[in-house]
Amino acid sequence: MSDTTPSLRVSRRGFIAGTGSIVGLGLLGRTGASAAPAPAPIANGARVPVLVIGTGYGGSVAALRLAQAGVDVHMVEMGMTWDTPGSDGKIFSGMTAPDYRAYWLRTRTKQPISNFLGFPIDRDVPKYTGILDAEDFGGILVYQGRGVGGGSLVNGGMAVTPKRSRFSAILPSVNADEMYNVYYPRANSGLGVNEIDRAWFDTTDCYQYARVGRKHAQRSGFEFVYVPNVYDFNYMKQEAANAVPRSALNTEILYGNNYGKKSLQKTYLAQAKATGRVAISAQHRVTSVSPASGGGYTVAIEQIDTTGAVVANKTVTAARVFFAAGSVGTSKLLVKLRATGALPNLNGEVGKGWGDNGNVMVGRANHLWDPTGSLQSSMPTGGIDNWDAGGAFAEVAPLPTGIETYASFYLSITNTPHRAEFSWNSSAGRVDLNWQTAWKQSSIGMAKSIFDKINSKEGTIYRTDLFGTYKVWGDHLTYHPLGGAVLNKATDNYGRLQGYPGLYAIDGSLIPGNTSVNPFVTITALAERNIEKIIATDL
Ligand code: FAE
Repeated sequence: MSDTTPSLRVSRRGFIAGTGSIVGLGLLGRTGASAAPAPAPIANGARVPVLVIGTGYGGSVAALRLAQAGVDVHMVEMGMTWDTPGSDGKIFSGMTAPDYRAYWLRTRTKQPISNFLGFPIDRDVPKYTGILDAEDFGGILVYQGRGVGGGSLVNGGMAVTPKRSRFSAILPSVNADEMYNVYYPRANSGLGVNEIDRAWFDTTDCYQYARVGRKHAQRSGFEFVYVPNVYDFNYMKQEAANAVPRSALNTEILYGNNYGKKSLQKTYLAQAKATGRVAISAQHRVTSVSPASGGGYTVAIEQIDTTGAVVANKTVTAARVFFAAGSVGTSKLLVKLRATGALPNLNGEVGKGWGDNGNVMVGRANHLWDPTGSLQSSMPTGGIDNWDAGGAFAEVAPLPTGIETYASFYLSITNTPHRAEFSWNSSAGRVDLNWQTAWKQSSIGMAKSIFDKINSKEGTIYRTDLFGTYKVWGDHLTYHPLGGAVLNKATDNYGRLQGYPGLYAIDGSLIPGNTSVNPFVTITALAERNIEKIIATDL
């Protein structure tokens, strides 16, 4: 995210054009406008060969590979470009004091850990097209990244390839040999995945919490696995040595990492832009896709400002459209378009098979002789694998408060059987999700297969102060929405949407609800597989 890239100039101009808020104007006043000419965002009436909705993992893979095959691509992203520093000189809000940049169109923060020592920690923020969306479906809060780079802007960078023995349960119709020989390696390389230096892990202060997590896991007989990441561990070492500005060691994660993390803007999207064939319109939201009379598809787009207000309505025509708006974004669009008659031939599988990857969070209170450290790297590097015996893989997560908490904190991914369905609510004019809060009980049971045992072995207890007053489990949310346009059901075995040649789904919506580990490497690898086939046969 260098200040000198062309994309900065593009976005700053888009930002100027789009902004109607005082916050935005104040920002610009301090940073100054670029004199360089900038490509305009997509024009009303434009015709493009390929339009990609969303700039997360699936969309970025599609854009890069299509461009490399000689196809011009236009990407449309509802979030901001995130390449312009605010008045504090930083692009992203810090974690401990979330500001206007932190949340997507909320007036109060919605922090995943809502309480500390029992006290609520959410705060008022100005309504702004911030980076983290906490989308409330009644039964479940779904966290998603908003901006050019999608979830890669806000996630923990954990880049996990699932164990091969579990793959057939994740994507039963996909050839595992091809995935493990070709597409997982291609995805890991494209994402810039790296591994922590174990000797450093064993000594650095910032992973004391993870070493405590490892010790407790192993003493209870669980397997502790090291997890690769897209955060640059060499940069992190320099942070620890105070040689560079801190990001992972400055608690940054949920609202963006100002340094160190190889988000998609630095990997797939940088490569895509370098082809000269990929343009991105940020602060543009797709609202409809329908067959165009002369062939191809008519795409309706709203341009929004930083308050979320619509400042322009555009209609463009695309020969092909890739839905890469994320599991929730793609599912919501497709379910609405089928129900409202824009794409009536989408099949009955659209909207089904949605899962939360079995996410539940929990904290444990350690003894005073087992501190987890006041300095904690915000990038997790290890997990406890009890999938086969108990149905849970628990990431040993940081609790980076800047003070010693004596807490161990975990995000578990569990083998939940529950799948929800999106449906169109015509009276409210929105898409609903029939998730049941009680469904999290099975995930809690699987997570307890690990933590009850550790607590009993260590003589420790659960924290009750992190998710409310006397509430042990963070069972109200997911970071890993998956499904809604499941591969080989709503689409063919390569993401072609049934009933509409030239329409594709290519994101987390293809994966039926669970990946047994953190999902973005699988989303990326599947997109690599599907786009290769689509380029070879459809274009
Ligand atoms: P995604 O990355 O969500 O991109 C979709 C994009 O489409 C977004 O930028 C949207 O703003 C945009 N969009 C949506 N609707 C529209 C529309 N109508 N018009 C235009 N644009 C639209 O999709 N996964 C891991 O593997 N490891 C981790 O450590 C990890 N940590 C996470 C931490 C947090 C806080 C969160 C929220 C997620 C985390 N994840 C992690 C999940 C991961 O980021 C997620 O699975 C992927 O980002 C999903 O990739 P997609 O390509 O499906």
